[in-house]
Amino acid sequence: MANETETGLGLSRRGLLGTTAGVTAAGLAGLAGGGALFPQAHAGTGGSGHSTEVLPGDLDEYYGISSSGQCGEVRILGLPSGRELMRVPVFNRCSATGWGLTNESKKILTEGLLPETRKFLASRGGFYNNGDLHHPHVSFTDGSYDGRFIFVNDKANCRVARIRCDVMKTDKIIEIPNASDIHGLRPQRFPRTGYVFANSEHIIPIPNDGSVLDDPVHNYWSVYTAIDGDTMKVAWQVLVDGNLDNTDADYQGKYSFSTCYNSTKGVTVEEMTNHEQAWAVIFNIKRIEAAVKSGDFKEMGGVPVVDGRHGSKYTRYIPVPNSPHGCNAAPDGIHVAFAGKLSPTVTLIDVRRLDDLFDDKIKPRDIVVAEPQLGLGPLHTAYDGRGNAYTTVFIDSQVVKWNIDKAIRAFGGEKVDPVIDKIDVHYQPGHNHSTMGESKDADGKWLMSLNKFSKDRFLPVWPLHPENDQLIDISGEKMVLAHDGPSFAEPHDCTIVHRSKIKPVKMWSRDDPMWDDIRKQAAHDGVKLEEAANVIRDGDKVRVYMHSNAPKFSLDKFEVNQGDEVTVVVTNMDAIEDVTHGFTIVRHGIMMEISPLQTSSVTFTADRPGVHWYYCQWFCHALHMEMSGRMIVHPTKV
Ligand code: K7E
Ligand code: CUA
Repeated sequence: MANETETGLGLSRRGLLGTTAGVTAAGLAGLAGGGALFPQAHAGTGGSGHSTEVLPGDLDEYYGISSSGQCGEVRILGLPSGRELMRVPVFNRCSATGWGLTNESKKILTEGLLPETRKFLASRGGFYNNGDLHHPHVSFTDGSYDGRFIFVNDKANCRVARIRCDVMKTDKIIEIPNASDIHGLRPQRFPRTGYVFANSEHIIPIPNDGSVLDDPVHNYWSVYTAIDGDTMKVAWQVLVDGNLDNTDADYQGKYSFSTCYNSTKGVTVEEMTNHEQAWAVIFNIKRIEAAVKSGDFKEMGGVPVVDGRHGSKYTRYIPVPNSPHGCNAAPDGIHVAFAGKLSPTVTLIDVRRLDDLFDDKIKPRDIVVAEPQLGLGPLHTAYDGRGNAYTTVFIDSQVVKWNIDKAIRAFGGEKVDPVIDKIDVHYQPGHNHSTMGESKDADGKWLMSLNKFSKDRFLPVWPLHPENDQLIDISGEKMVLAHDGPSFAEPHDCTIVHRSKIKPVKMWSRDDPMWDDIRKQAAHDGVKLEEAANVIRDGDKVRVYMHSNAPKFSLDKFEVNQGDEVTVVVTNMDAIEDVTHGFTIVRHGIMMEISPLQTSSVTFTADRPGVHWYYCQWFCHALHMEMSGRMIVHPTKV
């Protein structure tokens, strides 16, 4: 989206701001006495004195659940320090943990694929190796984060995944049928998650099997999907006109919302943007559920699809200017903002008018209660829980703070300016996110602006640049830039959750379902995983069971024949916090993580005769280097 003009704009503004920010920080360092060592420390103009500095040994107040875009993983940050705490592999592969190599991860990567995709991938390794993860969101109960799961989308390969917050691992990945690419994603807020709503963005023929290829206006559609977050199965879909972009849910459990661009069903940039108006689509969840119950749907791709195109009683299309993008429900439970992207406005609706809209007592535009002009390229909106909204404007490279009540009054004709403050960010922001801001517990302390360009902010590592995730103190009247955070491609979104909401365990439980398959197999083999030191031959399949206690694997050698299919199962019996072991076989592309009390397994063909060392790749003990053994592969006689 950026062109030279936009970038130029961002740069000139930045010159100005760089000076201001520098002065503030320096002034503060002088003021702050004991904390003055750290130039990051600053006081908000409101006098809040929040610092991004977290002293060595101190814990951050918030988790930042950050996406990674085309890297396909989730990153867990500590905020306000910006320290990266963990990476959770989802759609990508991970060398450290063996995600994509272990049997447990392969099962998760394959079991939710559609039959047709499995066939397609059969000769391509069985699963996709890439993903484009835009939107990580934490599950809700009654409008508050409940810390059970993180749900994420994969735009590249049409998937939705779930991460367990207790062990910070992905446990389910499903492919969405009838979709072209899954973009917007949000969990249901009330009464709980419940549904996970996901948008298919680009329009395609359904079914997309080659039987129809052309005439997009009549033959291409997009679908809105509700996934059951407990079972990770598609509950229902709604057929929609236009491209669905972002989505969000209300605080009442009655409606959900999507921005929808390309209302004329174009297939080129010109066609997609040559009209002055697009939509926000409102979905009536109760009516859709009733339709599925009563049979008013068509089964397509194995799931019930309700017709929500224009004129349907299940949806309403609200005209909004140009190509709307962000879709954000305010913590007041009443307002939802749709950001105009190609229009300098944000369209605000009042959900209390939706019942009347669906009963045709009012017209679609009657639910619009404000449409403030904020700047060029509004993309996403966050909230502080004090009645203010913060919208990123991409082309202007700014975050704009505006007051909801004032915007409504201005829309009603009163002479009042809803814009309270603007701050330059560096550069070209996409999403922004406030602390606890998408829950009813929004606390208005910090705002993260996730900027697409970093240009001159960091030491050069060009031509590819890092992004820049900036932290802004929003506790006062004026916003104060507090921290620059370089990040690798490309966090779109970062849900910021108070640390009290997320409670990971220190070690695995021995009866975790993650290794159910191996547990069953071991029982069949008469092996107890916790004490295992067994080699079980089963035709040309060999199962090697071992457990580990630092610094030893229970087997320092195992022998197989060339051509055997070998499964190695390792159980880490060190019930000690932070003592993770690894298992690597050299020259075999095998590596896996085995955290305290975890069982991990990997299967491969032993087709290289000779002696191959296996070793622990996770530093665990003074004798970590010695934690190793030999795999002897006997050559097959010719
Ligand atoms: Cu705006 Cu994919 Cu959330 Cu990125 S989307 S910016
Ligand atoms: Cu076990 Cu290193």
